[in-house]
Amino acid sequence: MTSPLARLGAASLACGALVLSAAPALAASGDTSAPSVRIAAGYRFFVGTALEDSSDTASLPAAVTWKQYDASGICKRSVTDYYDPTGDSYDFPLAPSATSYRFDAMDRERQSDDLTMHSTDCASPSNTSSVQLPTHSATLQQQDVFTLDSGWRQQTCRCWSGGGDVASTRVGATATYRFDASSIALIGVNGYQRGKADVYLDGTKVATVDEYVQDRSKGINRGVVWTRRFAASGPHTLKVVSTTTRKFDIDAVVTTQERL
Ligand SMILES: [Ca+2]
Repeated sequence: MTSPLARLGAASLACGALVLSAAPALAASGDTSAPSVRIAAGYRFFVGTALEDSSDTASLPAAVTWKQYDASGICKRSVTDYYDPTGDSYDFPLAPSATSYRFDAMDRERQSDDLTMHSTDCASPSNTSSVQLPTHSATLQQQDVFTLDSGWRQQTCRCWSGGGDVASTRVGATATYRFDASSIALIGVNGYQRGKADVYLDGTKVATVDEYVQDRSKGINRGVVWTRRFAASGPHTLKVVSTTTRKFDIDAVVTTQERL
């Protein structure tokens, strides 16, 4: 018996083979195909950007990304934002070469908007494809969602998300967080006195995060220090293990769930 996943894989391969075999035969002037645009799963967060949550509304930069193909190249692109719940819409242009669209992941109004991207090739205005960008929900949680061993201590500062964080100066101190998401951003502190931690995802070491910055003026509070996006929403376990005797801070975590 063929599993649904296997059938999906076979269909994708067949579709890919069709595109690959058809593309070389198309002269640009005879191109009657709209651009092929494939939206990548998971929102992209950016290490080094900062979570803003000093007011009633939090904000954190993110992007949706895509891969595209057209035999004639893409000459025009725009996004239509259908506002919810008013039903109004607004069109705004994007660079034809753009492969990502940046926005504020925490913007609750935008999370419920229907964003549709239109891509037109260079052969004909009628060669236009329209794809819906995934809507999402974003969740900001504080450091207390981590299961901590005795190597961590609470700190307070109005400069941090929620007015506090946890930090460790003990090599081997462990913080664990179980979550269900399509993207995650770990929020920490980049500073002169900060150290390193190893990051494990589902039991596998995936990164070493260094919160140290030599230039004091380049310290970042509420900064994204590690991020990951997944091919689909699902459950994962994040483990942070301090590896130095300088402070490693965990301030908060932002996760997103896509709804498309
Ligand atoms: Ca915090």
